[in-house]
Amino acid sequence: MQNSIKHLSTKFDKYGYVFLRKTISSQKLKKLEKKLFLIYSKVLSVNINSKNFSNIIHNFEKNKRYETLYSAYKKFIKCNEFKDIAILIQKLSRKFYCKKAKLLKTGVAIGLNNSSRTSYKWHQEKSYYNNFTTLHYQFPILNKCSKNNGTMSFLAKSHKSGFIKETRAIKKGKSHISSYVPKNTSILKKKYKIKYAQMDLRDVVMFNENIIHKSNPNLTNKIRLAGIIRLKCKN
Ligand SMILES: O=C(O)CCC(=O)C(=O)O
Ligand SMILES: [Fe+2]
Repeated sequence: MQNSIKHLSTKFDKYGYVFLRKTISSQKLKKLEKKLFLIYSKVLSVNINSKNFSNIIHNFEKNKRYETLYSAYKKFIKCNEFKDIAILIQKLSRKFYCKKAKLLKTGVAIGLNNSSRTSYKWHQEKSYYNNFTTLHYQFPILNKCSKNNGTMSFLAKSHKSGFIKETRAIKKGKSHISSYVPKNTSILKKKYKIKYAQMDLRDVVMFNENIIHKSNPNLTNKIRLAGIIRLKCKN
């Protein structure tokens, strides 16, 4: 166990990301899923289950019900079931990487079909959290994260370029997410290989604050949901 843990931190330092496979128990994920449907059903005033979730959310998107969607989102990222998983990740990270890692924030990456409203261009997390050191995590909720459903991609080893202060803020529309895209992105794309964060349910990916990453188009009808956990690393 100690050996494999050491291996994880070596990989993380080398590539700027590492997969922590089969880390979350199915039970914890099921509980989170149940809470997701409960919260979204209440806030959206529709009975939501695993079969109709994507259709209903896509319909709310089509009708620009962004505020309602955002209220459900905010409730969901604060629920105890989410916190429970965040604490597990915090514990694990303290063991193999940062002794004083502390939960900073939770969130969800939402990959919609035929919409870039919630998708990010190439960016570094450091541009959002530039006053302290942070660690970042994603894990699939409901379905695996694949190339097909637009899982995020990394420029492997690009964390070695450090924090790139020269960025351009890109926001495609009033309700769109904004990304701070490094100005030298085209050069960096030639220098580093693109790798996709492909994860099955229960897997987690941990990534460096300086690694360059982005969302990809979701080519499926099912929404991609990836839980996000951000830790402050106080070493
Ligand atoms: O999965 C995505 O769409 C990108 C999310 C992202 O940039 C992040 O988790 O920091
Ligand atoms: Fe990001």
